[in-house]
Amino acid sequence: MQLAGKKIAVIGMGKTGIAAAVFLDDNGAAVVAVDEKPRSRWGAEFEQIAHRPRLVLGRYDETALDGADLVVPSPGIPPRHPILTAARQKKIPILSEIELAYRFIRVPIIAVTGTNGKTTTTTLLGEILARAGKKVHVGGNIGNPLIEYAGTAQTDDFIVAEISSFQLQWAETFSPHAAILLNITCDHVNYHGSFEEYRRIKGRIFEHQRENDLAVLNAEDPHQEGLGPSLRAAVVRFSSVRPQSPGLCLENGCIVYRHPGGSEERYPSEMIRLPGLHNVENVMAAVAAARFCGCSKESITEAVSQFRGLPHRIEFAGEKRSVVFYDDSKGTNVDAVVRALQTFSSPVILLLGGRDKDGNFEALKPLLRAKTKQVVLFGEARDRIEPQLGGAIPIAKETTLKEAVLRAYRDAVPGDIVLLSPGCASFDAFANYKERGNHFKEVVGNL
Ligand code: UMA
Repeated sequence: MQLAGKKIAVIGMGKTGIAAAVFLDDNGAAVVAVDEKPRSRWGAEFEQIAHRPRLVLGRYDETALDGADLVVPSPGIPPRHPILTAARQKKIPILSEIELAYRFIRVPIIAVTGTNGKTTTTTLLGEILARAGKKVHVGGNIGNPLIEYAGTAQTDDFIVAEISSFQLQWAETFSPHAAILLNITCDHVNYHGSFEEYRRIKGRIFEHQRENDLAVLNAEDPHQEGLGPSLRAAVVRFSSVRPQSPGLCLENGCIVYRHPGGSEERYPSEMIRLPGLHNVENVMAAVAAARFCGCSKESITEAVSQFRGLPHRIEFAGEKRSVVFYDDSKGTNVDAVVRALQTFSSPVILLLGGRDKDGNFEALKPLLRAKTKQVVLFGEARDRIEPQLGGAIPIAKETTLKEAVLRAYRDAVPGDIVLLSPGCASFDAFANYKERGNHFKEVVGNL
């Protein structure tokens, strides 16, 4: 792909936009950089490129597209944003950052997508590959854009990339050597416009794979049904519920991987230190991809045994008066709340709320009756969630997360669990889910 001499509009100056602008400028393109925020609030990294002669700051409107040969939007720019609508009308090609990166990356990519579990599976897979002696780069939606890698010496054996639906939105030829689709449940509907569209975009991860590639699918996910036969890659399915042959399943306390030729290998499920059946599924998917990349059974077992999980994902956050607190701030959709609740057998006081993503909280009702003694709603979404839960269990309502924690602690008795699994985005009160989780832990620490 020829970049020198091209005029390219980069929309959004966060991590992705800045990394894309650096790469494009380094490769001789004339970059027009725009963002809805004033220049003073762009990422600090922008200083590195602010004074490059070919780079200009554009206005945050369609004038940024004047004379543009290409538009590279940041993942957070919704597809129906007026600038992107204008680009489509002017027939200017739009490429996501991962697509741009893919065109310059020569290292095989192992891509992990799904509504929940992406970061855990990506991180674990990176650790397995490293344990097996492979040189591996871990990146993507996990925090360091792939385009940064495209500009490096590229000496690794594999890239393990967490890939979001936002990044797949403008992907055209992106084709990972192995791709995992963990699960698809309702999320990001306000971004994609509908659940059907979200599902379609997720499926794009397999679209350009070839015969010698691998597609890892969840056999229990109804939204992945019918996907297998249309794929060119070899398909491996995993299930935590039913036997799979070939494929991966859970049998008598073991993960069993049955290969198409009839051979099988077993991994004791005690090697998994993370709570919940959903983490068994994440491990199964990682095992499938790791074996495909040539990792030994021993290195997989060792890496999984040593993996303690990531912060803000059903993370122990403290204990006071025998009330135990868990931080699942990363649980930003209804399905994540379901997974978190399913891991507990003691009575739960659930903290739910934040910025609404049009989640269907009514679907939680049966599980709330079974697992929770109270829900404390907080944040911007509290008034929308309340009628959806009507009658299921006692509900308390507070304005802030801190007030919700104090309320839960006041109402809890020894043996209870207070779980922050908000089912909503954090942006009503925090910069991101990490800040929200850290604030939760701080409030718990100060009780
Ligand atoms: N902006 C606009 N107009 C808009 C929206 C945003 O100008 O309509 C500007 C903002 O002012 C800001 C910049 O765009 O300056 C932010 O861009 P961005 O939201 O795309 O964020 P980045 O900093 O580029 O981070 C992105 C991912 N963010 C999103 O997808 C929202 C990060 O994933 C990812 O780690 C990073 O690229 C590197 O690849 C975060 C995320 O929340 C963790 N992802 C979602 C998720 O996991 O559910 C998909």
